[in-house]
Amino acid sequence: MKIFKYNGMVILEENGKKEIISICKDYIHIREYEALDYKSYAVIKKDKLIDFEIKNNSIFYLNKRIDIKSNFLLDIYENDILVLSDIIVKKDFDNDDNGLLALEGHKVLDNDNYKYFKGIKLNENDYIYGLGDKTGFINKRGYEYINWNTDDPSPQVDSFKSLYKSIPFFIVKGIKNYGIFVDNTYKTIFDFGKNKNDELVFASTDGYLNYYIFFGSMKDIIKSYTYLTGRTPMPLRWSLGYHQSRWSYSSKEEVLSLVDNFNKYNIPLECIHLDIDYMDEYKVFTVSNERFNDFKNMILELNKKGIKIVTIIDPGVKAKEGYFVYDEGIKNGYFAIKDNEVYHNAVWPGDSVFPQFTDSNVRKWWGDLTKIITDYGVSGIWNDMNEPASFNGPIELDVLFKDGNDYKTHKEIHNVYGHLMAEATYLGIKKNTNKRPFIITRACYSGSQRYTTVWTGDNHSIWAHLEMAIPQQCNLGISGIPFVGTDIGGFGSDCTKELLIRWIEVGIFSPLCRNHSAYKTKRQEPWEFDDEVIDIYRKFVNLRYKLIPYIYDLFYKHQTNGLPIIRPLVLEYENDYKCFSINDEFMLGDSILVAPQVKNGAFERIVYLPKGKWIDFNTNKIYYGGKSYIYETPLDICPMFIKFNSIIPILNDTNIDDIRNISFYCYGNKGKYLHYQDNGIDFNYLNKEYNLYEIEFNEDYNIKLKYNGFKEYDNININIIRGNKR
Ligand code: MIG
Repeated sequence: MKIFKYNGMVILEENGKKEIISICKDYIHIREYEALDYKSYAVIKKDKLIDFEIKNNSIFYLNKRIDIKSNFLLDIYENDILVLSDIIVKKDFDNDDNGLLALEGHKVLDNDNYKYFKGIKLNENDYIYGLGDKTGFINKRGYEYINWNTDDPSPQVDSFKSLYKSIPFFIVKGIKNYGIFVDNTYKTIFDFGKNKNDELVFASTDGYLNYYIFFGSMKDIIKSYTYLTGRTPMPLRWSLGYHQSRWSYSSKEEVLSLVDNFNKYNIPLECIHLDIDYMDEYKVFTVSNERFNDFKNMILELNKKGIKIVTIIDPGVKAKEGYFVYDEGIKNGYFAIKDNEVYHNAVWPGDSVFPQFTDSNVRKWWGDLTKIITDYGVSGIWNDMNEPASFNGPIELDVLFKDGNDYKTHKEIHNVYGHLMAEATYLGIKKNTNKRPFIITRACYSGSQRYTTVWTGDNHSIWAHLEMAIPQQCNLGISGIPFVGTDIGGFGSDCTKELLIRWIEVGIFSPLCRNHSAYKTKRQEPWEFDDEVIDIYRKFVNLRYKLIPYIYDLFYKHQTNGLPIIRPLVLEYENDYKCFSINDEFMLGDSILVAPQVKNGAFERIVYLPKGKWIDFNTNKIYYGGKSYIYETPLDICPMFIKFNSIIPILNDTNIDDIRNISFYCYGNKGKYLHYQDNGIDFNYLNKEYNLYEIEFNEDYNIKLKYNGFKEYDNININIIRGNKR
């Protein structure tokens, strides 16, 4: 193995093959030589190279040493402690024909040929987190997953290998942590120690070997990963309010009566989502005149009441001459092709064609089309079916998508199709409205957090999916996607009273707080059940509004730290082993611990509190952490604890368009907190139109305006809660 410096990087050479390592402060970037000019969809920053030294077969830099073995294998040490050790894997991902098993209906792996197996030796006590949106539990150790954006609406359980999103990034928490991002858009497979040799293995069906290894605490690793792939810009503040959806609210009358009911039952409502039936024949960028004869005025009236409308847009364009989107796309060659012809498959509108979001002209075209929607007064766009899903069998791997003068195969770009659609939508809305775009997507890739929020797709109204909502959202957050939510109440299947109550008790902590359900399932607006549901639902949606300033502050802090809003306990308590695989509790930011009831028929539960003191949000009683408690959970109670010595901004109002009064609740004996305020709508904050307040308390309290560029609050209240004995 030859090792030498080249343009500030390290080159390894053996048997005519070369790999390059870029050495940066917080990570290293490894790729095969051929990938040197690879243009990433995810990464938006250039590697900032730092100096290193090569001695014998080792690279030295900062506190690290990388020993180079043969076959391009590495051992990485930090302060002489082994961080990770590469191994040779001879793994065959079962490429045999599974015909009979499949015939009987079993889910079997496709007969893919994987290449470049990378193996890393796992230690007994390694935990693995991340990998974006997958089923199962917070700790992924022992499981195998596949990144291939997949729309499978059957109840998604632990054994599912793929869901709608592909985020090839994960963190291994061991003696020393490391994170790995495999920047490859082809179908990839990740074995997190399913094999009996405790090997972590990843492989891809095509493309380059191109990956990053990050070092440091879990928070450091997330910070570096989101530095490279980008962070979620400040959201529209109203988008943190309560959203109501259903497939479908399909007429003006239905929408207006929905609003009446929210008023009647006095439940705050921010936004209504219109599913596919608002369109004319499912043609994107059209509105059905029959169902919504006065769309613009209806929205104007709703907007006056503070209610916003979001509409769904699918990528599939109805193939019908005379339909302007189809005609324009055909004229300009904007649709995917196969064998030199425009490629057709079927989705909701029937016979459909698929925009080449890979091409910047197509993205611009699509972005401009969104003006039709925003000109109606619509406040956001919901991107569905962008895996892309298709009804007439999967889109073939050799379908071609233009990218400048080049063509890319579906095999290569499948996993970034949703990402690019989100990018097109984001840039379009931003240009047309000058506001922060609100976009929700089902499919995405690493880096999509720059453009869009995500929801977890078609869950079901089953208890297992309420339970799964916690690790699923936590792992998405660890994977760099902070703005997440699940369909509250569950999408498919029929919701029950108890399930809806327990789900809203979890859902109000999701950055994206939306109740949504499928066509023909039991309706899931709270008044579809009984008065008890309405009362509890109201209580929790009101609590959500109280927490909006705190959540908004977390988004502000995300701009620099890249951290998620909803966090697994392990992210805050990396040294408390009891937190390493908790699936039924989570943190909202660093100060609020939530331990919801997610079991059917259960009215008490065990709550583990990490070391330190906590104040029960419901009773103001003090709890000592480092141990578990049995906590009663009648239907209207969600256990929630505030970390002792922290400050939570609270809004005692449900008008979030313009917040004039704010309260700071100071829990414990002393604390410090940074609060952010801006108009919540546009990008003026980038021109310094915002305020920063520093709140401090101990015996007394003190509020300092640290930066002033925006209209201040009219009133600021302080409440000090020292906590009571249990
Ligand atoms: O094939 O638009 O995940 O939220 O309601 C179903 C109808 C298409 C799937 C989405 C769901 C949405 C539904 N869509």
